[in-house]
Amino acid sequence: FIVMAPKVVFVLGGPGAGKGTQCQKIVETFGYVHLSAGDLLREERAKPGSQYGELIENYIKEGKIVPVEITCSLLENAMKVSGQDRFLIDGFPRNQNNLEGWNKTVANNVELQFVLFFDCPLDICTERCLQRGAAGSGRTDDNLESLKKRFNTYVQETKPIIDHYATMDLVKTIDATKNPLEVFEDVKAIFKAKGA
Ligand code: UP5
Ligand code: MG
Repeated sequence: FIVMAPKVVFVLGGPGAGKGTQCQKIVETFGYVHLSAGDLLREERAKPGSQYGELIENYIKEGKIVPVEITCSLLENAMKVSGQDRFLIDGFPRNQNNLEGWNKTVANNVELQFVLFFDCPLDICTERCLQRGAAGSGRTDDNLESLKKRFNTYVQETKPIIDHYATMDLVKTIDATKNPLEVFEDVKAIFKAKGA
């Protein structure tokens, strides 16, 4: 019999663009498994005795991208233990190192369906993250200083990855400035068009 390769959708966009918010809705409506690379890294950081805890914390506060070996093994493991076969991979791949690591170890074993890109200008993203920080997110990077660095990394390193997938005609761009329900209407249309 034929074993189907697991399906993957990459979910990208600036810090605070609404990736996590929309992924939650996609899970409810279309039954994908949501794997946020950032959440997995924060979980790993919180594990007592984790050999990567300190490294991860430093990278996150500085808005830098953790080496792919760490992130990719967390993602691979989460895919395996889920026992499922459709994944939203949120916030990854974010730079050339991420892309190369993924292509070397995982890409050939999955079907990349498309890249969902939440397009949102810097000022709106910043406002959302600052509000979330003020509301007690507990995230050590929801402050103006870290946000500047996160944005810089996004523009310098992540945007070129989105552009790379765009040249392969894999990117679905969503206007992420509208309210969450309006954004989700556009998201739904894309998944429905894909037969989800
Ligand atoms: N909100 C959401 N949608 C809204 C809307 N349409 N209108 C108004 N408000 C909206 O939303 C952010 C906030 O905005 C929330 O308060 C929400 O209610 C509101 P959220 O859905 O959380 O946005 P999201 O895009 O998920 O923002 P997040 O801050 O998670 O994005 P980042 O990409 O910055 O964070 P992530 O967790 O992915 O990564 C954090 C760090 O981890 C990185 O900077 C990096 O250091 C590290 N990392 C790696 O090193 N490697 C990786 O592969 C991934 C992460
Ligand atoms: Mg998120």
